[in-house]
Amino acid sequence: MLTLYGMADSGNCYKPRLLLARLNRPFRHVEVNALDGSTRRPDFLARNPNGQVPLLELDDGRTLRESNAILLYLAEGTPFLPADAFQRALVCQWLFFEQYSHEPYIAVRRALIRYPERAAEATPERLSSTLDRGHRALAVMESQLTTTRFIAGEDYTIADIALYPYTCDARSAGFEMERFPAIAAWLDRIASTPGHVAITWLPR
Ligand SMILES: N[C@@H](CCC(=O)N[C@@H](CS)C(=O)NCC(=O)O)C(=O)O
Repeated sequence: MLTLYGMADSGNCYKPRLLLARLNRPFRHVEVNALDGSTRRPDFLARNPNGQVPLLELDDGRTLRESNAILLYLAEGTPFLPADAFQRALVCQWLFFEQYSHEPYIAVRRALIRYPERAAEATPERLSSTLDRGHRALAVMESQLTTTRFIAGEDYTIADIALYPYTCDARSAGFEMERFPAIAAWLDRIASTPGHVAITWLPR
């Protein structure tokens, strides 16, 4: 049985949960609150010296961190990760984009606004720069999604799963989502896929 250490409210942790649900693969969820210091406790640091969730633990005890690396591992051999080298590289292109050009602005702005623990970091300069850079990332996605049904082409892949959680919640982080109609249609397309689960879903 796979174990996923994660925080229910985190988009990064939702990514592997969504993929595991889509794959109909059983797993155990262990809640680790990244806001109350739990990711800094010695027992957790022994599993992930980088002190972050999500963290996947295999039944042989090996661990894997970084949400998009976890997606790549779980998607191997499934339709969520193409076998063709170029198509696969396109998926990776969007996974790297998510981590460098999207998550640091959209997810971070969401966290600064959402969690009282982060309020001291929410300076006007930080809120302004994350808004600007986040809108830029959304414009890149909008441009792609006016030409393809999914972010890396015509098929739903882990690139969509990586970009879905924080894009889905971007309005609550102050982003002007009415500027991005193709993203809105893509969000609806993903949410209406059979087997889709919301961020609130946890395995029983
Ligand atoms: N690049 C990492 C980011 C993970 C991350 O930022 N996790 C947050 C929760 S969303 C966390 O554990 N924060 C606690 C900390 O950094 O101390 C990934 O994609 O998995």
